[in-house]
Amino acid sequence: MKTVLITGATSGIGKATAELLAANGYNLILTGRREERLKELQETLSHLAEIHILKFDVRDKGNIPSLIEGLPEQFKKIDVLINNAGNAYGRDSIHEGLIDDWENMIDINLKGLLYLTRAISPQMVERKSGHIINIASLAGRETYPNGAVYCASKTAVKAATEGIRKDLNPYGIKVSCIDPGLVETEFSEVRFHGDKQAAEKVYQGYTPLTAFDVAETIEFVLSRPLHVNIADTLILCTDQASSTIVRKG
Ligand code: NDP
Ligand code: 8X3
Repeated sequence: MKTVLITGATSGIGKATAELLAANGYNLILTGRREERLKELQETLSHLAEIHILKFDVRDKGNIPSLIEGLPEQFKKIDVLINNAGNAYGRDSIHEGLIDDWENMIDINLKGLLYLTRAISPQMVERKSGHIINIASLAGRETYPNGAVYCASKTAVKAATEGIRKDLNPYGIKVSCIDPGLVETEFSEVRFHGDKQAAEKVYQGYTPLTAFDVAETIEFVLSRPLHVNIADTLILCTDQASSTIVRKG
């Protein structure tokens, strides 16, 4: 069975993906910063599949290569990398934005994805097989007011995904991008710096996607035959037509 490394498995889309893939028998390396959550998930899923957990921050470029090299023997061969870890920080107009928020988004959403890809793609190149699935966003396809830096980070993820696909094409490695619209997770709580009320409002008055909806799409992309690569996918809830048009009522 394939081994899949998922970044950001402690919550939302990453966690739902871990649950679904474990139920489908994939062996998993689950990562994130919140170790307690990783341990709980390992405990819950270990009757379904082999689960290894790794606590680290995707910004920690110095440590990532050795963490990957130091994986136990049975988890060393990574068949699939799901670059999911990421968040928005702040919802401010550019002239009022916090520079720390901007750095978080660029460092986590873009640079973190690149560090993981750099650490894991060489073994895929060597074996001439593998699959990298990047979670971008509708925000990488269109911008919206007060979201310039988050949208820029996700546009960059989409551009990087295309470039990575071209670089790894000679080695038969699949590279896919998945772009969800509004998904109810901890995303908005993080965006609003822990303000739960502001976060809840984002998902009121319509039916957003669930993390499981996105996990099902990821599982579909992952389970296509060897010759099929779902290169790009936009998944929206029915009530959403664009970043700024959401049917409510
Ligand atoms: P959540 O906030 O629920 O989950 C984010 C995950 O990313 C957590 O597991 C978190 O783990 C991890 N993470 C964040 N920062 C870091 C870091 N520095 N190092 C390691 N792990 C980190 O949000 P979602 O599940 O919604 O988000 C998952 C991905 O989906 C993100 O890339 C997001 O941009 C994207 N997305 C989300 C949408 C939405 O509407 N929710 C829509 C489109 C795309 P921990 O805190 O334990 O480190
Ligand atoms: C997350 C969805 O609309 O908040 O990528 O940007 S949105």
